Amino acid sequence: MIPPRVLTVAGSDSGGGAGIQADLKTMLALGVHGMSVITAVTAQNSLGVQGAWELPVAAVRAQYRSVVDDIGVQAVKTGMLASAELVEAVAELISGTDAPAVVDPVGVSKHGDPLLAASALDSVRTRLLPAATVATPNLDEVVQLTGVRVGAEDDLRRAAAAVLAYGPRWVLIKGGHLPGEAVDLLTDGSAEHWLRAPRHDNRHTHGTGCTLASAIASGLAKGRSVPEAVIAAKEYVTGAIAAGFALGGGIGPVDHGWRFREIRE
Ligand code: PXL
Repeated sequence: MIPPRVLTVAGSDSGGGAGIQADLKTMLALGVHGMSVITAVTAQNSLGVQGAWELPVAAVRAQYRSVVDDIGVQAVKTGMLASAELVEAVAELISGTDAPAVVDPVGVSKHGDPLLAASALDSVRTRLLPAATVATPNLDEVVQLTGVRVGAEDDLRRAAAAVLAYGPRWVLIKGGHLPGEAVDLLTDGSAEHWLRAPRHDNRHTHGTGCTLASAIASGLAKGRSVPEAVIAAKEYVTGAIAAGFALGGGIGPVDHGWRFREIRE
């Protein structure tokens, strides 16, 4: 049996917790065949990002065509896109692909290092978001993209409407940075799903956003609806956060293999 195929278009995290590495581990854990188009390479560890180099647009296009034209994809996920040129090229590529696209509009890393040029924001708004089946901004990305500041749960609806105005079919606003319970809002402008999860007292959460978006793409590739895929993805990432572990001297990664723990013993 051939597994569903999922493509991530994102940056490499040499520390293995976020980016392409998180995406491929998530896809393995969720039973799909993961493939990658690398947009940028970061030199990164638990302390932060020490360097970042983007690939030429031609290299990104070539990787994408190689995968999609021969192997085919049932879902695509986008992450770090670095520059306006890459955002625009990737938006065009996913618009021409007949598969759902999960767009994680990555702005900065867990340590606050920039992963997207300020000059690319407008291309994210007007080219990338309209091509998304689901967009998954966190609260910082919502402010960057829409100017809406979410200070409490009551503001999540307004944030969702502001993102939906750019054209994604669904938006998942991740309220994880709000105090108290972790609450996210998934909506297409008519249906609303409020997703609540207990907050785990664990600072080792590097890679959370990449992992969630890749888990959603994996569910969509299996033929699940957007709400079904998002609910299952949230369950997976919540378990991965609970099992996150210390590495190096800073913030450790979530555990992508938390459901396989018995294999390690
Ligand atoms: O979580 C956003 C993200 C995306 N892509 C890469 C990253 C990070 C965060 O560190 O390193 C490559």
